[in-house]
Amino acid sequence: MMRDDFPILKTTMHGKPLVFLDSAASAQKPKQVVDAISNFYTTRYANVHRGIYELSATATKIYEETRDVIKQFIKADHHYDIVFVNGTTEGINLVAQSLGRMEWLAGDEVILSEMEHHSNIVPWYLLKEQIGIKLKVIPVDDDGALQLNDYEKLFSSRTKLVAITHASNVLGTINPIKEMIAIAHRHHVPVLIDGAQAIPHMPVNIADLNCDFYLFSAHKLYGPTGIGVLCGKKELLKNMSPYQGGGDMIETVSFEKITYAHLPHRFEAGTPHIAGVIGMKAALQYINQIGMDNVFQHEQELLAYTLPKLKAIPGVRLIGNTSQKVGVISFVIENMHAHDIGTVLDSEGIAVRAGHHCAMPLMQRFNVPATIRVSFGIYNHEQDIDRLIAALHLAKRILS
Ligand code: ALA
Repeated sequence: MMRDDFPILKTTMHGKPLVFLDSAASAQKPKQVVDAISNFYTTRYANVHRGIYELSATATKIYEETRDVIKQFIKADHHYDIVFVNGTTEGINLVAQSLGRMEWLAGDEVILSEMEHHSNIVPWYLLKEQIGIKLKVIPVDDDGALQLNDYEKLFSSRTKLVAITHASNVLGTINPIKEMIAIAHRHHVPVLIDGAQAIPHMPVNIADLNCDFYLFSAHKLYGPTGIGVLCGKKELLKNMSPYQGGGDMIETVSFEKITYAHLPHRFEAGTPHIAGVIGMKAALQYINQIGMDNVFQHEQELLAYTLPKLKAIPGVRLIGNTSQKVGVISFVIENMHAHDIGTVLDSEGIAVRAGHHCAMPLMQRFNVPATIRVSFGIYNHEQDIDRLIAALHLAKRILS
């Protein structure tokens, strides 16, 4: 049984069996991933791109091969290259600084949405402070969908990029990004997709989407922390300046002139997170065995099981009611603070996230200070939801 691959699910919290419903923050790791990292450090560890000795050559081979495993996983064709970053956040900062700061001018514009995570707001806000770009924002409707009529109106001759999330980390909404990318391309504007919350829950086909940059983090996809992917179109990446300087990203160095390495190494300064890449490869192989179609189907069934039970609890207000959702549910309960509810759930051994979820503009949009967020992973089952619902009834009795 697949749950057996996750030893942490056999542990207890406050004397109760753990129910983990916070995979949107970070997913638990199967032992296959932990073993791959441990084996690498135990028997195969060396730096990459450095030594002529066998150990380093093998580490380099595994590290480099992972780019192809990733490309296959997200169906990125030969137009794309894979850059290792430390996570989605670093990838967005890389694009903002390499493309935006170097190429754009005061008054240039970036289109974002009201449902963005802070990691897809702050890097652009920094550019606003640094060079005076303008941020334009696609509004979210009452159900938690992007208002697409307003989207088209936001383009101008100064629009340089659309940067939007594939799926909301709060609402679960899956955005119609294929259509949105096509609209942006009609205006000759490239599109960056924050895929952090989509990639663990649904199949992603980069070539079909035709996006220009796609980003995700391994740790939400059952892999290690500290490693992620920037998948970008080569024609854009090749014209972008290095993001950080250091070893491994150069071709030649003198005090008079430096030439930079080819893609993707130009963007990977310093010794990379080699074990992270090995762990990500193991995670992708693990997920491939299950199949992303099956992951999506499983989480949709869990959503269908959970939503009516939640709605039946008096005072519950769901934040995000679209039909196209990944396995992420946010809600509030009348007259109860999200943190208090989260504390009662924790005492029952149930891990959820309570707070603003790094999406303060979205909290303002829905006029709530915080929500409870329940998010699914491949290991969740209906018994977890039954425990959650029982604990919510208990929280209502204790707190109201
Ligand atoms: N970005 C992660 C979340 O939404 C941490 O919880």
